[in-house]
Amino acid sequence: MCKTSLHPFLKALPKCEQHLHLEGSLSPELLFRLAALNNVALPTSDPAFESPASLLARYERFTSLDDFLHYYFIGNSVLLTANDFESLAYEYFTRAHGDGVVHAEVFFDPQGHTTRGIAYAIVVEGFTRAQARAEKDFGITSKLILCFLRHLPVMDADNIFKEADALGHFSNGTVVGIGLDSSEAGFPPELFRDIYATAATKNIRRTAHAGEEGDASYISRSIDLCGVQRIDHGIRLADNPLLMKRVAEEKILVTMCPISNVKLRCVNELKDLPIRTFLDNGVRFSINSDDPAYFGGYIQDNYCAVQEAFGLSVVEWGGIAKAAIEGSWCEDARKMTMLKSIEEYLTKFEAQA
Ligand code: ES4
Ligand code: ZN
Repeated sequence: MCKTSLHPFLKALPKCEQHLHLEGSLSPELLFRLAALNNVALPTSDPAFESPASLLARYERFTSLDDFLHYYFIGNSVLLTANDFESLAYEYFTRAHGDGVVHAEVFFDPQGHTTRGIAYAIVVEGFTRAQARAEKDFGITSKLILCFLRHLPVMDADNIFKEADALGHFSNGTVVGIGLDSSEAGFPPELFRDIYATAATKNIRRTAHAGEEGDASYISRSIDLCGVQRIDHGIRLADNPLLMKRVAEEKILVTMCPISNVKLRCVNELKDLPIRTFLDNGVRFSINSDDPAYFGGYIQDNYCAVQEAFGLSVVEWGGIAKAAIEGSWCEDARKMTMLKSIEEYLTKFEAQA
């Protein structure tokens, strides 16, 4: 909750979330519960794993993306069955609904599970069950985006891509697109260019984490060499004005995660993010939570933090909300419905103001 005058407006604003790692919504409580249920031993050498409270305290002190990823991959180890994946995703959707999310395009990391002997199909079964329940219970629509872990061999990513494709997951809509995540520096996007080229020929949507810890060239290389249609994080875009102009002109959506960037020390404070620069230069972006259980902020917290740092206007928030919908990877009819509800919400709010 923020203390700005726009808090009530931001709270009830219908939201789209486009940068959320389902594995990043594993709370310490659920982590410990599943570890007990599944007889998974947590590291005894790290005092952070003494209790959910001590783990949460450790999450307050991430020093970098890699420091976070160390805990994130240990978190994965408690997820074994389709039911576990369903619980994880359903908890996220429940929380997101409480924050006014009406549509979510969520990442998952198959290799974080297949490398532990959990079948790709088990992971997707759990997630799709949660998606169906969330749509029925809350009216939330959602899409899955399959991410490749860039620190693992390209061959592993290629195998997962082929498996998902062979199961018909791209053609039947179970998975809407592909992404690239994990350690950025030293793992440039073009390592995966062949997979991205194949995905383009099959009309599979494409995004990549770029310009989070890596420099602006990771963004241009994602666009030029991998043909991405979105950029995840993209905070280094402001370092290259020509590239920024191009991203604005081509309406490439940047999925920003403000609290994440502060927690992983990509910036010192929220005010250092190029949000004002993006608005002034017509760069389309959405505001998202990334790994909310690890960074201590769900989507509403991120909206509030941005408002406290930048004091945006209702018109600017309306523009952000509409850009997020227009940059979504859902059906046109769903986009129209969401755009209409934003228009109605803005009109109602202006009438009250
Ligand atoms: C991630 Cl914040 C972030 N960056 C890169 N990869 C990730 N996987 C999960 N969260
Ligand atoms: Zn991310």
